[in-house]
Amino acid sequence: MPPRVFMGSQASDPQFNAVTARRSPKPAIPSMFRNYLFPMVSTLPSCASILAFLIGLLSACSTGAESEADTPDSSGGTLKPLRWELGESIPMPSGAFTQGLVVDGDSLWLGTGVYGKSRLMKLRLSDGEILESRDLPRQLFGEGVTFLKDRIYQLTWQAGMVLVYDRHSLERLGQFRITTEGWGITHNGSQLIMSAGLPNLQFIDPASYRVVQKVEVHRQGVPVGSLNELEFVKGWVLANVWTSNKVLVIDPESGEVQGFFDFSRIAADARKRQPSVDVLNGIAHDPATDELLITGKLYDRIYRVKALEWPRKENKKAP
Ligand SMILES: [Ca+2]
Repeated sequence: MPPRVFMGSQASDPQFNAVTARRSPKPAIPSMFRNYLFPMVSTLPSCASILAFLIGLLSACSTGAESEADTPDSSGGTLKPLRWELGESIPMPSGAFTQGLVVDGDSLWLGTGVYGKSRLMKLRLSDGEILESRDLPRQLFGEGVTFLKDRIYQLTWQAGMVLVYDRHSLERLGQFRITTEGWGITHNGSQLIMSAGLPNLQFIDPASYRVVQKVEVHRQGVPVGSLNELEFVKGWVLANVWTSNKVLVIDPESGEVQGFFDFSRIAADARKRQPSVDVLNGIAHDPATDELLITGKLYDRIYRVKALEWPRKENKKAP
């Protein structure tokens, strides 16, 4: 199936090398293919093998030669994945092409993509029941979701637009413009933090909607791109790396990647349950249990994860 071919070179790699191997800020697969190959595959099974071959070829061409890159950590060793353990799981709405995920008390905001199918949904955290749902206009492809104070923000992929909703009534209040694509979004309590698939994080003032800072994301000088869904946890920015099962732990001040979680086991379980799943995508943090919630595009479950270790705080560096 396409996802297996797509992620094969990274899924079995326990080291960090494959993440930072992308020395180019460009994603391995051109962004124009990012979101509509997999929906096509899932709705056109007869084309799947051809697309899988093309995707595999593209992936191999773009990452294979670079995968020997070594990535020493600050003590001279190689960055090892952070340990975690699996908890309970929560059902997902059927067919959810997950792009954004965030916990809000005993609810969960879920943003989904695909033209004509994009939604903003409120789920009950305990059992995944849909409590409320808003459809996006057909011409908008939904991406990351976060809330800050009384507003919910939902990115769109290529429309240069961020949708703004009232957090309580779910009324659409308006939108603001962005100059890049929209991939992932979170906040640090005072600023929105956005990814656009590039090796940087954009910090946006929620009053003026202006980008007030851009922080380059890197691992010891090597840019790390394809940053997708985000979550701000314990002072770190967690970021999915598109097409991998890795979630990076980024120092938001310096942009240095200080650690990563490898959720290949979750991706394998999701694929076993439902072979048509797409890539791992979706990170939330439940403050009530201090668990991470991890899911993916077309996954039928959200997996609760207890992080058993985090990078050392002293590794945080000023920019
Ligand atoms: Ca999130």
